[in-house]
Amino acid sequence: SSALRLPQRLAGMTLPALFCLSLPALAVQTINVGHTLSDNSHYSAGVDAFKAKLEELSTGEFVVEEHTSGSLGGERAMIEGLQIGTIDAVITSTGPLGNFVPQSYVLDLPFLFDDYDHARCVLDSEIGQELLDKVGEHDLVGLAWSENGFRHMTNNVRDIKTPQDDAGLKIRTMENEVHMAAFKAMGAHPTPMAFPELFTALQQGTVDGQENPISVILTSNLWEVQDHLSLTGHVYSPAIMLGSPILWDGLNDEQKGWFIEAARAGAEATREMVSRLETEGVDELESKGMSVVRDIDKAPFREAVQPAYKIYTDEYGSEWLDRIRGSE
Ligand code: EAX
Repeated sequence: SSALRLPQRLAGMTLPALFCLSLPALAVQTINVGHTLSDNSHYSAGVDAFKAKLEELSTGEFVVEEHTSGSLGGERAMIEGLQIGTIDAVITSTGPLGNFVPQSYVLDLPFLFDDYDHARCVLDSEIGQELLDKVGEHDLVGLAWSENGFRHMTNNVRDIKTPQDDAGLKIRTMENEVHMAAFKAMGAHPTPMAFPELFTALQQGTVDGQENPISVILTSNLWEVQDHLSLTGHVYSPAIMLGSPILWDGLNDEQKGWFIEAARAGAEATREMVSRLETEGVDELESKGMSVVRDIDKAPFREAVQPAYKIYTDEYGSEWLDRIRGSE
């Protein structure tokens, strides 16, 4: 029958046999990617670009499945999931990362970066690569730096214009000791909490306020449960795409290269969306009813958070801080 032409051979096949012909020879591996934000967020834009690039480079050998809105847990829980291999990849802020990789705390210092260009430039430099490598020493794989954005304060009590306006407010922070020290220094009561619990906590008044980038306030609908927004930009919030070491150990070098290239494409798409929403998003939040304080004198805030620097350097030294400052 091998002498028959292909159409004739196909014609003699039963339907199930025909179906088998169209299956790829390689087994398809599903890559589960989790994050805490919604499917219209900058993280989701990142997963879309990651998925497109990885599926293209691997010609379908890997298929990406996205799990949004903390459906696989908060950021700290997902990082633990990577370590034990129940999740393949995660896009997370550095909020809980210092609990696993202490070197990353330097990036969480308030007013460390002047603007987006400065932060992106440092993360794309040798320093950023070395920090990604450090991540790799803690049962995690640092695929690429991505972005969450400059964090701004929201609350339900008053317009915040000076650090004194923070006094006495219960502010949800990430599970990050550097951030908590900064809010304590401003006289607020920092309340660490995983992101998936935040909306309800704001709604029920368990906390008065929170702080997050414009993109998060907008796409996680925090504006529905918060009245006041102040563009404090008090800290740059990096994000990172992490992989599971269990996934990684099963990949060959070519496949690892695909993952890194795809993660970089994801970060690029995420940064683009953060940049766009940083300006457009503020107007939108205002039109949704938030009272917005745009012009903030940052000098007194910068001054107020200085104790966080001392707490950080006392515990972790100043090597990384000096390197970031020296790279300017
Ligand atoms: O990474 O926990 C937070 O406030 C983060 O900004 C959010 O989960 C996105």
